[in-house]
Amino acid sequence: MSDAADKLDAYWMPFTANRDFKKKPRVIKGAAGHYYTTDDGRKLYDMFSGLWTSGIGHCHPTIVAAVQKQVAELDYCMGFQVTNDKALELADRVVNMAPDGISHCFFTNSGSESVDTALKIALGYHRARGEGHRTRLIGRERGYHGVNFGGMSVGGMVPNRKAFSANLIPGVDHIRHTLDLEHNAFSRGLPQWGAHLADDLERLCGLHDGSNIAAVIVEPAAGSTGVLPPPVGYLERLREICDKHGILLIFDEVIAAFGRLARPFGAQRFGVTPDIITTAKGLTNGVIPMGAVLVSDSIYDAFMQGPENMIELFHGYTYSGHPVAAAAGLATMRVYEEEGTFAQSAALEQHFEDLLHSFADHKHVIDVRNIGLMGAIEMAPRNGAPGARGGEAHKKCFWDENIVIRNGMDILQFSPFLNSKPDEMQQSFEALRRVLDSID
Ligand code: PXG
Ligand code: PLP
Repeated sequence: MSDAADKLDAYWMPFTANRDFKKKPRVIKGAAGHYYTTDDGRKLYDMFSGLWTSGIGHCHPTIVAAVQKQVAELDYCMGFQVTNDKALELADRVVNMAPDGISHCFFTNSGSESVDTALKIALGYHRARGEGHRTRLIGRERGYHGVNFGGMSVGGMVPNRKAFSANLIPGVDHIRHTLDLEHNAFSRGLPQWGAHLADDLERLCGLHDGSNIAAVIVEPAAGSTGVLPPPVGYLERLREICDKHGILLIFDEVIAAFGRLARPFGAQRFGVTPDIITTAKGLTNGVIPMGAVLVSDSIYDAFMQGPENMIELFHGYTYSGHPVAAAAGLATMRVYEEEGTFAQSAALEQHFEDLLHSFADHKHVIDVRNIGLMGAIEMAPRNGAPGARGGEAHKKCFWDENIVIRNGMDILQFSPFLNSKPDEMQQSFEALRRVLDSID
């Protein structure tokens, strides 16, 4: 065992089976481009681009240089009452990529913080306009909106909520999710079936009266739960119902933004503009933690009332707009533009879809789903041991085939680099097939 693995005891790992992991730790020491290096000196191909984070590859030289320069020039300054040049520049750059009408940016340090910030902005907006009775928040089953109390409450991942059930924030409801294997299994891209599921929001408007609902939050294409692309017409329908009842629509684009759907934002891919967009991950290519919440003019303007010497939103993080994170973000945006990352991403979609769907007739597989460069292969659970097949696949990929995949229970997830090489993508799926063939 390596030195690092020897020291594992102190470390309580996030979202990990700690005891199982510590029996045979998987420790990564380095990365370059599309590959990791392990502590035992092996090179692994990363099929998940970090954790949906690192679309342009690891240790991109442009970002590395920008971070090194910034940390020596301005390491930190307060973000309250003063600011730094890089945060200003990044906010401007990001809103210029956003859909028309979305033109203000609030910085956070993660997706979870972006979500909780967005929920607070939605509540504050209604209150500022004299509609303080709009307090209800609506999420969706199987939604993932991070792990803070707000995001966990509007989220719909049962294991994430289970232990905290009595302490979830009050006044939250959920609409149904859109996966139904009987009707939309093995769809390529957006399922044709399921737009009507958006009408579940009408049901909740009937139950609570729409005038009491502040906001609806959904991932435009759900990621973490195992990639659920929106049915054709579904997001348009949600937008219509929100408009009818004066409800804000929040797109949680922590995964979708910055090229995963071949556009700056998923909103642009789907042609549906929300009122608020939450981001993180691809904002800095995962290099420094950072998130951003983008809001419409009308939301920002609603806050900019009252005495000018007063704080309009009592909210912010010590590290909001951190200069080193912002420098990483600016370098990332520069690479997206200079290398044509979103066009690269678009060009890979068909190849990725074909590779994924070549598993459709595999003995374990019960569904394959994809949109843009997000993909999932769902396996049937082994009798009496849900999650075992997925866990075994992950470990065998790591140890036997030198590839990194992610599994959520028996759903294997794929987040290829936005600048993947088609032959490497192909070889990695060939390796995956050997693994799936070898497990019961
Ligand atoms: N919203 C969405 C849509 C996300 O995907 C978050 C919020 C929370 O972001 P932070 O930065 O606080 O983790 C996420 C994060 C997976 C997986 O296996 C995905 C995420 C996190 C953990 C696992 O797909 N996404
Ligand atoms: N807890 C204490 C005692 C603090 O002083 C602060 C910030 O000043 C926080 C929590 C919140 O930390 P952050 O702003 O990094 O989210």
